Amino acid sequence: MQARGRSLVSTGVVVLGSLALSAAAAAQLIIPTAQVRKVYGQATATDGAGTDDTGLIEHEPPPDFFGIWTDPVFGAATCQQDGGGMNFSASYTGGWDGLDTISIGTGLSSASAGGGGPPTCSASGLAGQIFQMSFTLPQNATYSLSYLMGGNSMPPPGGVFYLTQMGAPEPILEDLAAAPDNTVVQSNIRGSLPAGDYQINFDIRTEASFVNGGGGGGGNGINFTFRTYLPGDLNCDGFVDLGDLDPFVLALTDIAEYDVQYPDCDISPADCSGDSVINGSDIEGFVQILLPD
Ligand SMILES: [Ca+2]
Ligand SMILES: [Ca+2]
Repeated sequence: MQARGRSLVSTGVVVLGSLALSAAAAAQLIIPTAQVRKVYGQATATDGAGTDDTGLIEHEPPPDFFGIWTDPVFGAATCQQDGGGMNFSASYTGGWDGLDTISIGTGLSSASAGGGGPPTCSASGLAGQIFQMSFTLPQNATYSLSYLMGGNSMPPPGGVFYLTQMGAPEPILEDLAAAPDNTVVQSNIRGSLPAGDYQINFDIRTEASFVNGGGGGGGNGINFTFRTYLPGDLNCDGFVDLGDLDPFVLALTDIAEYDVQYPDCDISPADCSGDSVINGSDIEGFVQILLPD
């Protein structure tokens, strides 16, 4: 009976250990603190019969909601005499996943003007998205970052992106999809960030206009993923333990094989020294994380 008792106690310890590990895995690596998220469009059309103007349409999520938010806006303005006019649409999907990732799944906006003709019709409009999220990293983290940003018929300066540490004089990362027609694509950017306060910012719009016939239009979009990891968490399960030893060795010795065996993870947490470089000098840091003094 004693043996059975010990077995039950051992089982209990294992169960409690599993619960503790589950709690650790749920830790938030990103804590959002403030945001400006907006989709918007504007259309104006005028002719000799007067003005038909939809004005500005803006949609924003509640200020304290940082989760995935999806919202479209549509609008149009029409010249009354000849039927020409302006259409716009903008849509937005993105936000914080509640754990370790900030993303914009699909952001697409377009503005187009056409039709019309004598006597006189002029129309103009724009559509776009603003994404600005401030957040705290409660502890040192590594990150992977990929994005596509661009479009056509964009007013100056074009699409703008930056990642900055609050209070720092220069952004950590910045990019520009220069007006009027440009697309930039970045994949697998990696680095390490110390615990602190940060902000991610995107601002992109497109516009179109015509006077008395003709027409034109444009569109733009953003596809963006920023994911954070605990340094040393090479199997990306949310905590660091002996299960990370083999993938850590693999990340240092055979990146291609690491990607095959851990397709949902990233090698960035192999940087255990915090210098945004992955090499042999990270072994000491990994041991230090695994077995702190
Ligand atoms: Ca792990
Ligand atoms: Ca390093």
